[in-house]
Amino acid sequence: MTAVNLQDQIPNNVDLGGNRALQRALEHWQPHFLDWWQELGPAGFQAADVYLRTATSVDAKGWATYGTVKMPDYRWGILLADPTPDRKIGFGDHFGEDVWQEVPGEHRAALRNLIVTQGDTEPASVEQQRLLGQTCPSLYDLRNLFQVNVEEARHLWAMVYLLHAYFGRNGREEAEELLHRHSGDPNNPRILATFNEPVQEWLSFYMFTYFTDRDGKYQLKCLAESAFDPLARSTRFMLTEEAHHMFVGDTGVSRVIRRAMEMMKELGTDDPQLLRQHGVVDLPLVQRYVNYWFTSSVDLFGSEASSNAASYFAAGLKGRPDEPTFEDHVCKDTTYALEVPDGKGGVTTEEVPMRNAVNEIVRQGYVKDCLVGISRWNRLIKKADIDFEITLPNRRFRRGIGAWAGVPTDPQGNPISADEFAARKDEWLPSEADRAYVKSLMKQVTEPGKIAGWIAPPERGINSLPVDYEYVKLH
Ligand code: BYC
Repeated sequence: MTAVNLQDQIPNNVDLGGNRALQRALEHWQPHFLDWWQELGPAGFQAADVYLRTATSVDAKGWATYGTVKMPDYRWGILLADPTPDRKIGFGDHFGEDVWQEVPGEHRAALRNLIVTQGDTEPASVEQQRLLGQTCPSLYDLRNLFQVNVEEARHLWAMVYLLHAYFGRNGREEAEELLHRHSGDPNNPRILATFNEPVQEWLSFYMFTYFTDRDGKYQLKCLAESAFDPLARSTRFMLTEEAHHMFVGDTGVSRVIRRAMEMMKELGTDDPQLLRQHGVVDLPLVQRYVNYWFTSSVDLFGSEASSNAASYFAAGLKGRPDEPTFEDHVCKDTTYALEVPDGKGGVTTEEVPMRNAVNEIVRQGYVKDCLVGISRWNRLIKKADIDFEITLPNRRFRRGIGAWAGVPTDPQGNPISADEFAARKDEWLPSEADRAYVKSLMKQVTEPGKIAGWIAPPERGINSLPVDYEYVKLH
């Protein structure tokens, strides 16, 4: 990387050209990143020409520059949202003070952990999705998968930049580790549970981009409030890209539903077995996938009562989404009533200091946001005059983290016995047979304009191009 072509290779607004130490650190890291991308990025498509958007600057013109590119040549940039002049800390013990441009010594370890945890999810998701191209339902979907993948990799760059620029040698070591942990690796797994779960078929991919990327949105919104200004600005810009990922999930699920409904009308039945004989995803199966991926993603917010969350909030490291919309930004003497198991098979409430309940407050916003798309899917179903409603399970259902971890409940959140849960599990969550059926549908379709039989075509193409545009040129 010479200074001459640096901006070409790595679009940035962090004066990379003028910072030799940072350049050297990135010169060392970049080849390892490219090796990782070749080895664990999208399998089988590294030579394909893909119609992708690239962020070349943060303004309206440059944040989405469209063109055809081979993925290993993608220009992964380091872009921070423009600074807010005179920005003040918006919450916690330092409320109203100037934000920090450097990392305060006493918060170094905590900030590094937050950045590493955020950074770890980005390559993890690329690894989880690496084989999906081989069963893509259309070139349009294939292109969207790759768009999501390259942008998650850019988000990795965003966090690696912060580690390199602000955390010294220790940060550089952590940046290396981000390429060494691998999704599902029993010896060196990714940090958060959902990111070790396989995403082996496209129904899971759409659910993941709907539910898990939405956790990404909420966590990034919390970090966008941070007193550490470079982190706030990095995550603010990442949020602009995140919207498309959730769009892919939202429209993907609704296209699966639309196709199922077409077949229901054609055959005049809602019998899942009959519908499966005709190669579509029955609506109860969609519900079980919703139950699975929603519950997994709900765990990503951490425990309902968390001393970590309280100290992040107190220190100003991580706030609540859209912090200015809350009335009290200090939350020192207030409490929050959490619903917890009473240990006797019921539910009780426990008052905890408000700061300890931040994870639960963030989770509430997330659940509300998840409901928006669900209502859209239900409107589609209602409009087709079909008697079926997709619902979100209660937050207590199938929890692996927090007060409800391992407590069996039904999807409405009523505690039940472990035996009843085991007996009814396949009613509520995808069974082995369900998963095998979904996998059996996955056959690669790569003819421009053609689409697999289990999903409806998209309503429109990318960037005003037609749906049958050759979004990925294979060689
Ligand atoms: N799995 O006090 P606790 C995204 C750990 S997604 C495994 O309950 P805390 C994306 C926790 O780390 C957004 N471990 O919770 C989406 C802690 O460990 P340590 C990613 C878990 O700390 C799609 C211990 O349990 N960003 O961007 O308040 C595609 C006790 O923690 C889990 C972030 O998460 C879990 N589910 O909050 C691509 C933001 N949950 O520290 C990308 C950064 C908790 O004792 N992370 N643990 O070793 C954080 O803010 C927090 O770490 C958490 C948990 C929200 C994850």
